[in-house]
Amino acid sequence: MTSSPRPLVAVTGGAGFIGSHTVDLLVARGCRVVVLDDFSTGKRANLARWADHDRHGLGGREPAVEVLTVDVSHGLFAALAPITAAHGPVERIVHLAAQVSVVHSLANPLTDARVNYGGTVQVLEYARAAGVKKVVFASSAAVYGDVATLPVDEDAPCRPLSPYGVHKLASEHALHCYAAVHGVPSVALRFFNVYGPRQDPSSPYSGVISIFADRAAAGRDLTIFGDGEQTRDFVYVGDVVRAVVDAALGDAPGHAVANVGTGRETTVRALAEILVGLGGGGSAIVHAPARAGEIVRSVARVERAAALLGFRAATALRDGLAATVAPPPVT
Ligand code: UD2
Repeated sequence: MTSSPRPLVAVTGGAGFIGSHTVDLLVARGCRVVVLDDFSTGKRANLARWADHDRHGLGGREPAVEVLTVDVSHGLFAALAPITAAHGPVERIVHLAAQVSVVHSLANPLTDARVNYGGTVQVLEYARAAGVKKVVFASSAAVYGDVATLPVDEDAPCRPLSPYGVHKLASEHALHCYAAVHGVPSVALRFFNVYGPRQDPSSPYSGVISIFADRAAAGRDLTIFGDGEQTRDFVYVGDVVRAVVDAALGDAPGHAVANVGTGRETTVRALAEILVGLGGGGSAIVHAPARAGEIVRSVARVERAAALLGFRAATALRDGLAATVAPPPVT
């Protein structure tokens, strides 16, 4: 079948932080979208602008978003059958659904294997059977483990230090296998520290920016673990989803892997200072012991994503943080 002028794209985890921004951009690019989410961490509020089913459902007149409540690690076929029967085949899949906590994966490695590796294989089995033209997978900097040379490039050895990283890497291998053996084209994007509006600050293992932004806005103390000299490559979600959507709508064959970061290193101390300022200056910075087993420095080489997708992170940290503390109004 030839490409529809409005491709139907399935987004697993589409009610989550990165997923819901992905849905917004896909719609802006003229795609029809079906979200598959089990709402274990995803939120209906993240998709509220698409909630009026009569207007926005796949049969509606306006930008088309359908939301299915489904755990993708149980398979995609039954959930998607009524959609494809009525609206035609799923052309592309963005696979973001995952168990997202490294710490949880250390305590529950078998759950992580079922959800994170098993979920990817379920997506690939669907893609193979349905002749899907591109699968984009949310991989992670966690596949690298401790690296000797920074910034880290995609050819660095991968020695993950958590079941989470192991299952992200195993998923990448599965993508490669399905591309080589079954001709399912795919891109694995290794996300660095993604931040922005809609990131949930409520768990102790939430992203540091979501926690600091939440506390700074409330005038509460910001707790830095360790001396604050540890670094991360913080990349704004609005940039990340451009990489995701460009990869999903591209037609390159085979399998590719690319880092998604800024190439810039920021200390946690500098981050805390900016956020205290953006929050009005009422918060104090306090210190607690460093987290055990934590990597000290992390920063991506970004040339591969530039060559592959024309991707460059465009949002300056200060601007991204300002948008996170005071999110732009929904249009
Ligand atoms: C990131 C990813 C994780 C995994 C990992 C791989 C996020 C949210 N997490 O974990 O999924 O891919 O990289 O290496 O992107 N910190 C504080 N105070 C706080 C919270 C955190 O000082 O209240 C510090 C923390 O000790 C660390 C830094 O901030 O040095 C970043 O922590 P994080 O939990 O946001 O992300 P990270 O890099 O541990």
